[in-house]
This record gives sequence, structure tokens and C-alpha cells, in this order.
Amino acid sequence: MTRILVVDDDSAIRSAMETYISLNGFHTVAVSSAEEAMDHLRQCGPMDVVITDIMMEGMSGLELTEHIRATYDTDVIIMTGYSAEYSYEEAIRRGASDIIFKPARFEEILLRLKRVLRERKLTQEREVMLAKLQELSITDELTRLFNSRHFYSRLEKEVERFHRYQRPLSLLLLDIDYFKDYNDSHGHLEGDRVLMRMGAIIKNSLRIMDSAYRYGGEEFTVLLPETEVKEALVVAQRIQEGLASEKFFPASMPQPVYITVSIGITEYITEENLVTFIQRADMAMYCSKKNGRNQITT
Ligand code: GH3
Ligand code: MG
Ligand code: MG
Ligand code: MG
Repeated sequence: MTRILVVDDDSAIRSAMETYISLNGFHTVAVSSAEEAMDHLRQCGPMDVVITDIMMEGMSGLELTEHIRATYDTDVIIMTGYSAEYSYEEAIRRGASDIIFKPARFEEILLRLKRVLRERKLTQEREVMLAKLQELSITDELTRLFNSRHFYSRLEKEVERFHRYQRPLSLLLLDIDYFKDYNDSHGHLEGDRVLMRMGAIIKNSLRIMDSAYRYGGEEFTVLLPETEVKEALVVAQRIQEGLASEKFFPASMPQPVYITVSIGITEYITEENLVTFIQRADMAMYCSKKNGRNQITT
């Protein structure tokens, strides 16, 4: 239910507002000072909208507005009898969503409140939508790992960190073995299932700081900040073991099929460019292929 807090030192206004706004279906609480309002917010959690008087004993409604806007996701409507002293511009500048000049008809107060609530809902919907889009733009749909676009942006940040703090940074590059054959024998959909499982296996093998990416078709990368090759090797082995213990049963195959992956590991070298760094991981991975696949090369 929508929660409204009324702040006014005039008890007649307070109780009339509380009654009228409640009657219109909003959960309404009224308090008589900014201090009480802040206590109420602290104890009972944020409100959707606070409607506050300006001139009150103690903290003013404008200060209260600034405090609320800095602390909570709550809209504020300012209500004042001093129409010459305060303006719409000032109210907005202080963080309010609207200003009402007293005396005001309840119909007008309610209309303004509803408009603020409508805008509030739109803003919230827009934020949810933006977060979803943001997530979509960095996620690989099939594996739920990050996509390659995000790999490059994250890599740049990690390399900055490397130079700022002089902490090691390792990179794994993984390529599934004979994956074309798997697709050819069992179909593309079965191949997709392998990629999905592979995504989950990689994720389950990582530590909190590590991040995994679908780099290309059946190729993956893992960024391991604060990690030297020696420790990166442990992560790579964990991935290989995870995959080795995974049985695949493509349709019409009575026997399980096993999948292997070739991995290259490398550590970032001061000042080198990103392409060189990735190429070195790629070359290490290629050595794993040449040496018979299902290998790790550092
Ligand atoms: P290697 O051991 O040398 O890596 O052999 P490979 O067959 O894995 O290598 P190659 O690069 O020749 O083949 C990669 C295959 O990955 C070809 C392509 O059909 C398959 N592939 C790429 N993206 C996808 C995808 O999204 N889904 C499926 N099912 N297959 C994909
Ligand atoms: Mg007052
Ligand atoms: Mg490949
Ligand atoms: Mg391959």
C-alpha cells in the first residue's frame, strides 16, 4: 500500500490531511515536526511521499526535504502558507517534487499527490527496465555468462587496476575440443546444451572476484584478478575436472559422451597492450590443442 507521511505543526491541518488522504486509500501517518518525521522514517522505513510544512519549531521543512532526499528514495511535496517567501524553483532545487501553497483545497492536494505518485511509478519502472537492458547488454543469452563485449570493457578496468595497485592478473582462454564433430554427430541443439553446461561448470569453478565470458562460439575466457599463473592453474584444473565428471546424453545415444576442453593461461605483463595479452593466452591454448587436447598450457 502507498505510504504517505504528513508533517505539519498545525494540529488542525495535520488531522484533516490525515483523514482526507487516508479516505482516498493511502496509508497515512501525520507527525508535528521534522525531527519526529526523521524518527518515524528511521523506525518505520521509507515512505513513498512525505508532505511537509516549511515553518516549524526546530528543523524546517526545507532541511527535512534535503535530508530525506539524501537518505531515502522518497518523494517530498512541500506545503507552505508563505507564498511570497518560497517558490516552486526553490522547492525543486531543494529536492522536492512539488509545492502546494496554503490554503489549498483538498481536491488540489490529492491531484498533486496522485501526479507525484504517477511520476514515481514511471521512474521506478524505467529504472527496472534500464537495469534489465543493462544486464541484457552484457550477458550471453545461451550460457548466462558475460558476453565478449563485456570482456573487453572489464579487461580494460582490470588492467588499470593492475597498473594502479601492481597486483597480478591472469587470463584463461578455453576452447572445447572437437566441438564441430559433436555438432555434426548430434545436432546443433545438443551442442547448445553442452555450451550451457560448460557455462555452469565454469561459473561453479570460480572465486568471487573472477569473471567468466563466452568469448566466441565454443570459446570462453576467465579473468582472474589478484591471481598468478600458479593459482590460475588450479582454477583451470577445477574446470577440466568438472567437465570430465559431466556425462552428456545426446538424443539416441545409449552411452554417455564426454567432452574435453583445451585451456591456455597467461599473466598480464606491465604496459603490454591488450591484444598481445589475449594473443598469448590464445597461443597457450593452441599449444594445448597441438599437444593432444584436454590439456592446460601456461
Ligand atoms: P578443436 O578441437 O580444434 O577446437 O575443434 P573444433 O571442432 O572445436 O573447432 P572448430 O573451430 O573447427 O569448430 C568450432 C565449432 O563450434 C563450429 C561450430 O559449429 C560450433 N559452434 C560455434 N558456436 C556454436 C553455438 O552457438 N552452438 C553450437 N551448437 N555450436 C557452435
Ligand atoms: Mg507551520
Ligand atoms: Mg574454436
Ligand atoms: Mg574447439
